[in-house]
Amino acid sequence: MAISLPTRQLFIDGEWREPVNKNRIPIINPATEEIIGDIPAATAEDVNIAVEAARKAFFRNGGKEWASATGAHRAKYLRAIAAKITEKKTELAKLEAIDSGKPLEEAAWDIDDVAGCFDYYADLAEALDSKQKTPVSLPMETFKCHILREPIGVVGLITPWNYPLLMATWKVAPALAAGCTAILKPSELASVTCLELGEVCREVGLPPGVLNILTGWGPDAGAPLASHPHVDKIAFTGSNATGSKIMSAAAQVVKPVTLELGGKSPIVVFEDVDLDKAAEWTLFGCFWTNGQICSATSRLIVHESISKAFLDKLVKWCENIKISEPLEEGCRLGPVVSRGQYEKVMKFISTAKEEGATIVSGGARPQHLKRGYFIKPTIISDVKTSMQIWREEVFGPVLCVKTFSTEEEAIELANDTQYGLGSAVLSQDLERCERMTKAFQSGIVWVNCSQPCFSQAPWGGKKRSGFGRELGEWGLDNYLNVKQVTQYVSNDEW
Ligand code: TXE
Repeated sequence: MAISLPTRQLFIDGEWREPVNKNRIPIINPATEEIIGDIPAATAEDVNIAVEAARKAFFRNGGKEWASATGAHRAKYLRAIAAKITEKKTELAKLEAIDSGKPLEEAAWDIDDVAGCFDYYADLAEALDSKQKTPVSLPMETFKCHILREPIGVVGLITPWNYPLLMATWKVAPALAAGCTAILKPSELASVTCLELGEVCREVGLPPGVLNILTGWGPDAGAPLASHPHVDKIAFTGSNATGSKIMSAAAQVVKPVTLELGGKSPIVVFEDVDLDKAAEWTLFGCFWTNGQICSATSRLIVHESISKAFLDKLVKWCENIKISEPLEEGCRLGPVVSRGQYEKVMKFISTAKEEGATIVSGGARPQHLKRGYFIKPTIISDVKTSMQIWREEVFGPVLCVKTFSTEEEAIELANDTQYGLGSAVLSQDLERCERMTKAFQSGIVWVNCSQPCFSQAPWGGKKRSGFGRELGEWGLDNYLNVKQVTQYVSNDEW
């Protein structure tokens, strides 16, 4: 299939601008390993220009155009963006599938979520108008106090490649709803749809400078954004290593950060489940988006009495699903995003073997696909808690399995991780599910499911998975400052 990708520049101050050094980064189709286009490579000089544009937009007309405009005013733009994205859904889903490798059907769902998220934050922007001047009751009548909610300022949004446009939206939509102006730095591995968001903003007439989009390498474009003294906050989703660098950079200028980092989430399957339904959720929870989900429930903890029958079902699915180029009809698993990610995942699998684990299914590239970064869905058993495959995030289609006999043992295994993003429990005994819910050390718990995610509910982790919450009202709060206003109201003479 002939694929033509739009050629874009950096999106700064409402216009397409060539990067100062004119450099570009090739786009590699992960299904074919071919170069299919390129994206601009921003550097610190472009970051400076974009920050200046965002600051101008924040303060333009005393902020009345964006920062201190009503939420209802900003909501109109957010709704227009949502509508335009829906109009372009087919094209955007295709671009997302080609660029990131995820199956087209999954990419189409993501684009629906993108539009839904912009609409949701349009509602919250409107609701913000009635939350201004919230009174605080004080113990003394001589003082009155109220709270103002104000946008934090210019924000830097640094995002990953697994849900390129959706992860960007989780940050852009609430930031703009709050009245911030923003610089988005998507991942160099999948930036195409994020650049198209620039075109969407242009088409709906978003005021120049409100959203700026800089593609480029992390150290060249992301790092100067994180350390920029005129960027008031950084929100980041990505690896722990980069998260830690961003936190250090932000610490130098004392700016707040929100970090959504890695995970190694457990799914605990008790003996009373319906095996077919439980298998579906387990597979979905680990292999969706080719296993490249920060919250993937990639550690299966299954009751020993059903483990054989359960694993048989999982293996049967793994051996029969359609693995193909993402645009092919019925594709269920595409390639991982890049050569680097392919090599990393394969190394995890070979290390697991060396450490004594058993590859029950997969563990190799599918034989019918001679090129592309494809990896068969892989299930690994005979895992020990000391093994790398149990402890580290793979970020690929790999599920590792341990059995348990008691609820206490299941809890201990589930929490045996430095991460704390998600946890899932599958059981018909809802009291047991409630006990498990309380015991899980994670920011998200799924009961009798895995991975569903809604714009309305908070998303984020504990432990090494980061801090702060995206989505819901918590997502909006990330981009707001509360200002205490206390007034002396005594009638006494001064
Ligand atoms: O992540 P990075 P990478 C995990 C996953 C994956 C690994 C590496 O395990 O295998 O991370 O992926 C930008 N200052 N996750 O290398 O580096 C970068 O350009 C500022 C989990 O892609 O964290 C990109 O825009 N920014 C994860 C973003 O950071 C920098 C999703 C994320 O890239 C930077 C992705 C720097 N010094 C990967 N260096 C999740 N939690 O969902 C890089 N960046």
